[in-house]
Amino acid sequence: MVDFNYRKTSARRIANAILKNGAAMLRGAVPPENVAAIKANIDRIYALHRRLIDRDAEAVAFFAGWQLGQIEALNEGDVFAPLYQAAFGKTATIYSFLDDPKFKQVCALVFPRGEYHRTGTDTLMTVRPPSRNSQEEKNTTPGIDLHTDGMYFNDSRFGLTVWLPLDRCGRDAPGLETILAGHEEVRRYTGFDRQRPVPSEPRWNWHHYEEGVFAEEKLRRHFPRERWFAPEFSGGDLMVLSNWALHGSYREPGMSRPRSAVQVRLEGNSFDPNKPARSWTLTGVAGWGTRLRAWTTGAAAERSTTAPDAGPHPVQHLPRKP
Ligand SMILES: O=C(O)CCC(=O)C(=O)O
Ligand SMILES: [Fe+2]
Repeated sequence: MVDFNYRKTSARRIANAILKNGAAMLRGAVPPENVAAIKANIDRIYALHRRLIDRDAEAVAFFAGWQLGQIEALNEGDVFAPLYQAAFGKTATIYSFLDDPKFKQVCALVFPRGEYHRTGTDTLMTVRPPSRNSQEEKNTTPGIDLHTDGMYFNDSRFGLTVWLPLDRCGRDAPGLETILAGHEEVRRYTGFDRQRPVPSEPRWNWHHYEEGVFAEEKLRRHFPRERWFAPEFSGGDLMVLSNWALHGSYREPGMSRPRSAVQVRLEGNSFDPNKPARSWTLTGVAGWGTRLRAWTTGAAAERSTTAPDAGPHPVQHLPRKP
């Protein structure tokens, strides 16, 4: 069971679903008015972005602190969320959900010693329906093929992604598809190995995984139909995924509307949920000394239980489906 009414479900059940299945669908987790405010913010960012070309004074002022790459990412519908948080504060963004008492309890159950932090790799993305792919609509992307967030970001720690769609989706607008499998099963299936030699041109963490394991045909052969989960989302429903969950944009030929979603990523101090960092660092993995030192000296950001705001982060683009 991974599909829950958020208010009526205990933190423990939600945490168990994440650990066992890699994901939990939380219905009604964010108040609809908050979703509407977040949606209005992204629409405003896009509108200002379109006005930038005419050197509109308000648009120029709005984007003054953004790097060129961050402004260009908006062409493809990617907004770097820390910047949007800076512009709109916490209430009218997804970040207020991180302070929700039940969600904090979920994190306390999943992360060793309840310690976690924001990774700063948040994104806000608009996926267009497949039927309109060829039109290359501004401020949208075709979506992302099946992947784990760990293979892009960090797979040396256990992490969570909160995925909140800002439009009704999953039926006539692109949703999110997840394969229900826990972190241990995904590590086995993908042949995960952090020691695999780094290629001359590394792309994120891809070399930690066996070649071809994220190909859809292979995944369909391996994981039976009943493990594929592509729910419909309405206002305020969200999905929490681990950084090991196999997932991607859910796109069907008949879909007709674009959909935006905002994501915030958290991570704990250890490779395994519920295991302190020490047991991961002492398993003989290269670099353990550094990690152990970081753990014992306790860099402030890594010890907080309230997911402090992330610091500056690199501009990272995820490859899109061609
Ligand atoms: O919003 C989507 O369709 C998928 C986004 C995603 O999985 C990601 O950015 O990691
Ligand atoms: Fe993802």
